[in-house]
Amino acid sequence: MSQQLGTLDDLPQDYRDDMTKAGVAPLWPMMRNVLPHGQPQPVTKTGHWKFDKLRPLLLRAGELTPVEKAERRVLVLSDPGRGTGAMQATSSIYLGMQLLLPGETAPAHVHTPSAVRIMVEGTGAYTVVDGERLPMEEGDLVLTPGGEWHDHGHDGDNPVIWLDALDLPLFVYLEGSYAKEGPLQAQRNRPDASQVEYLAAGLAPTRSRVSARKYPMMRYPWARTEPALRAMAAHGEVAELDYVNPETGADVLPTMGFTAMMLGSGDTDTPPLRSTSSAFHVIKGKGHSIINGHKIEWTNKDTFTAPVFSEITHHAEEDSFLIRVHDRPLQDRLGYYEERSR
Ligand code: 1HN
Repeated sequence: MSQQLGTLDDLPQDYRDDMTKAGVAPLWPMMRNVLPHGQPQPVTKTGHWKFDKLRPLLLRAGELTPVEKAERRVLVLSDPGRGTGAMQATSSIYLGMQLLLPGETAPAHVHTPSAVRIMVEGTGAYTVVDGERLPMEEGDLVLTPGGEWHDHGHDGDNPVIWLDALDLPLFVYLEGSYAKEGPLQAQRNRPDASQVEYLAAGLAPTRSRVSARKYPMMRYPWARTEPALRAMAAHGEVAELDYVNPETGADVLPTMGFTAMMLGSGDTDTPPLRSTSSAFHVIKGKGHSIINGHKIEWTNKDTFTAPVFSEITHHAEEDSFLIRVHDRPLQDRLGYYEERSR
């Protein structure tokens, strides 16, 4: 059973001084900080970023800072548990809102962390990943896996805003985060794989397994996600679909996972407690979520987060569509993903 452990104050000062000089410290006074009983004690606190507050700030950034001075013009969504300026929204997930103005380009670079874009507002922007031009329309999910060159451009007439989700905190923690810069990429003159090779669920091009690409499809168009959710929701309660690699059915990235959820008007969803942290982005709809007793009233384009093992209840006041970002793929690989019933 749990035993009260000794504290630093239990130890004589000369012994503590000698330990400090030798560059060591006793484990037992700190043991429960790093190994709490029963479940983790997250530093992360629930955050809620209302889009109508972020949008004017982003547009102002567009006036104040040319894209050439920013590389990426982004406002970072900092975890309230770590304070403004924290480069993470949860333990493992970085979130930022990015603005690109008509005619602008964001230069090509490649880095070790992986990124995913969720399109929030506007039309005409695109991301080029490894030479493939991926259009970005509202609600689309676009992958830029770690190690793949990517740049952004915008041929439309109005500002474009998207949400970036990266596994950056993990790479920073591992001291593994770095980038290389390069010239804008040449674009292959051909629609992206979601429009050519993976038009129908369950069908994939006949090709030799050895030539299979690691990331065969990097754009998941919302125009196909929403009807899929509506069809499922018509025959059950809450519909939730995993974004998967269309060749293997595996998670789209090694560390981060994504789901699309539909909650019909009046629906309530009470998921199990999960060992993952999560971020929710409201594609459209209106409702509220209770996260560890904290009520979040969300609407179109809002973003909110939940720490690990949160008690979560979602309630939709109208038909609502959310994307959930989580870190289950990473936890599966580490062998500790867990769900607990409520
Ligand atoms: C990045 O590469 C992008 O490519 C956006 O749009 C945000 C935040 C941290 C590190 C790299 C992008 C980023 C980022």
